[in-house]
Amino acid sequence: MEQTLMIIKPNAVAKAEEIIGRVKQEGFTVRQTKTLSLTSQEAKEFYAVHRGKPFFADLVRFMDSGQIVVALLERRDAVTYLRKTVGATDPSEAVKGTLREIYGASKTQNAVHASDSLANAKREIEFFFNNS
Ligand code: 3AN
Repeated sequence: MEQTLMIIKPNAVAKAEEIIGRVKQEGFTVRQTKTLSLTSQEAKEFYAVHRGKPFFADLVRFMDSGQIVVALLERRDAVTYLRKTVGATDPSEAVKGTLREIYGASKTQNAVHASDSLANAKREIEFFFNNS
């Protein structure tokens, strides 16, 4: 079994139960969840690979603007499968029925984050659940 990390971003936290219900329906086991707020510093650290990109400031400002829900998910091919369930970065380009198509508002406020590789999943799981 593989693990991956999902973040329900501030604009979709009101729909967290619905989103978690959907990932369970897709065959994921929800190992842990946590509701928290990131400080600006933590948001910058989490998205450090995007530092210097034109959207970085907006992304950080959004991610520290309210509560988020992080979920440690497990499934066969979890990383790939969650990316497919989440859909494209831009909700207007996301396949119908994907989480970003349903809950996303814009490229920044795209409702959900999903780790994009096994190595990043490991790093991101440690970032939020440092004892697993
Ligand atoms: P994804 O989350 O689809 O893997 P990344 O890792 O390229 O996308 O980008 C991280 C986050 O940065 C995205 N989830 C999105 O919120 C934001 N982002 C990426 N590209 C843009 C962009 N061109 N304009 C605004 N925000 C962006």
